[in-house]
Amino acid sequence: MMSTGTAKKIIMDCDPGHDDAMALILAVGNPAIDLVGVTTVGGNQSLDKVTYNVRSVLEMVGATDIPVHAGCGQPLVRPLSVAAYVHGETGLDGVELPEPSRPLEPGHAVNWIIDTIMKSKPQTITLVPTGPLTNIAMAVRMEPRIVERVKEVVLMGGGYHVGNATPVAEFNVKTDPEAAHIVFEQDWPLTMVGLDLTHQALCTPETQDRINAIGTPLAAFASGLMDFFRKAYQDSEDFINPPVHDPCTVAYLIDPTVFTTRRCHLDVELRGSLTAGMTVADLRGLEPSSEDCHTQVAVKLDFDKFWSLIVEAIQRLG
Ligand SMILES: [Ca+2]
Repeated sequence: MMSTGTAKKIIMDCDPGHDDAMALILAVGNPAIDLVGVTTVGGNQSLDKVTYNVRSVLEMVGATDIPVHAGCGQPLVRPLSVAAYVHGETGLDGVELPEPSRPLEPGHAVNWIIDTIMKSKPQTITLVPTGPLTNIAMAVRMEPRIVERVKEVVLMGGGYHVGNATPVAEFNVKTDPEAAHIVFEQDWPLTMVGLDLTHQALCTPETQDRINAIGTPLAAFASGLMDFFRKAYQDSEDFINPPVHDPCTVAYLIDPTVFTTRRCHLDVELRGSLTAGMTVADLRGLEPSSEDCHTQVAVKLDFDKFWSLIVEAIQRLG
């Protein structure tokens, strides 16, 4: 998709994953976003599988000019435990994945993230992590100057009232809590799009009818992803319709009115025997100012606005 000069430049760091795939489709299919590159991290599935999936989804949407770099295959400290129960053995079960026509870019994702940010004008690159935060934490440790150069971080992860990997911890943060701790404590503007928000982004049958009505191979692909995702959520969690987490980040960057936010201090539990990986949001008292607090959480989704952005992106990609 040709983007305009005013489009927001984003780097997606992801682990597709059915909802990561929808986030990629939205990022490529909306002219307000300039997807400068995609990096991958072990999470929903192994690094080699999720990297293949990114290249395959970009092939599906005709965006083979967007560079893809593979990153860390393991969390900083803990072993990787993939989410095959939600995303299947491939990480994108339920659809036929087109063979990527172009080889993977050489060079590690973390180096590429650092180089891209340091080469770009300050405050022009937004980081959009939708997997465990391993690559972003590594990039911060290797080149701390990226923190003041990044425009903002809008990540899918955590939750201030609910978990999914454990009663209180969300999968991305639970997978690499030490990395999340590093990312949360940096002094960059950070929006946590957690489960509290993404559990409102349900792909209802009516929503899926809108996607099916587009009638293109891409619409059928997206719908196939949603069919598998619905079944997985019905089988493994108490959901009738699947929550489509990751594209909420991109939707917010296209239109900040797609959800409301609440500014609050955020931390990650690293030691709790029952609560490791829990994001702890201090929602007590008055909302702090942006001078006092650089982090905020997503609160209330505009459901119609969100799904219209997805439907329009699929339409636009033809
Ligand atoms: Ca993800």
